[in-house]
Amino acid sequence: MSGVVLHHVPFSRSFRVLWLLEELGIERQIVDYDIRDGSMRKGALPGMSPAARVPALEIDGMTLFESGAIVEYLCETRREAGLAPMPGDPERAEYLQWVHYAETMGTLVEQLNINRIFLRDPAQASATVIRLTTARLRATLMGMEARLQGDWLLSGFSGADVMMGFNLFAAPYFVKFDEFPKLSEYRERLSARPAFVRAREVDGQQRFYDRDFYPLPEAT
Ligand SMILES: N[C@@H](CCC(=O)N[C@@H](CS)C(=O)NCC(=O)O)C(=O)O
Repeated sequence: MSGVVLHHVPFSRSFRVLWLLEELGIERQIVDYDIRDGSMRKGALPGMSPAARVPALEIDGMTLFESGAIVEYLCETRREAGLAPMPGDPERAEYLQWVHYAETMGTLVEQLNINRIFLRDPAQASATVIRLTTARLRATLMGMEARLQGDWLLSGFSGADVMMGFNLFAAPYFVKFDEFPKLSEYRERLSARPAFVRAREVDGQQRFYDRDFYPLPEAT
């Protein structure tokens, strides 16, 4: 395989990279994995990503892992697209904060996915841990709702919106968005972007969730 190659699981953090490649007009091939069938532990992925996770991106003669690093790298090396404030720009620090905050939120979604979706019998999920993790996810959303001022996180659309975008489509499986009107509208704006629509078409249907919402379990 030559050119740009994205190692990808549908509806996972690798969607961030798929979407950003569309925003930047970079053609890519996709190697698709199923998170549950062991395919990520076989083949080339463990040699590309230290924990055999996605995304991994083959580009510019390298293989990169960590979605945040990939987003920063792509925005900085393709700066003519104007998707990242560079050092010296007054919005640079805010940009970096949001890029990394996306993983504060993303790891909470991941913990809920593990506890609520991926654990198999006879493993027992802890209702206490689920309730605490859901409360922590809700708090990250409340903090974002309070800070969102305009159409995007910064004065214009940027890589930070790509990082956060993935979260806002996964978090509603665990936290109702009725209490987040600004985030709900922001999510609509994100999903109306032509590059987002194209990336979603390539991504296909999510295969994790078997319902629209997972209510809190009773405290034990
Ligand atoms: N911080 C990393 C997290 C990567 C990550 O955990 N990806 C998940 C999919 S969202 C994965 O590959 N999970 C497979 C596993 O945990 O075995 C990033 O943002 O790229």
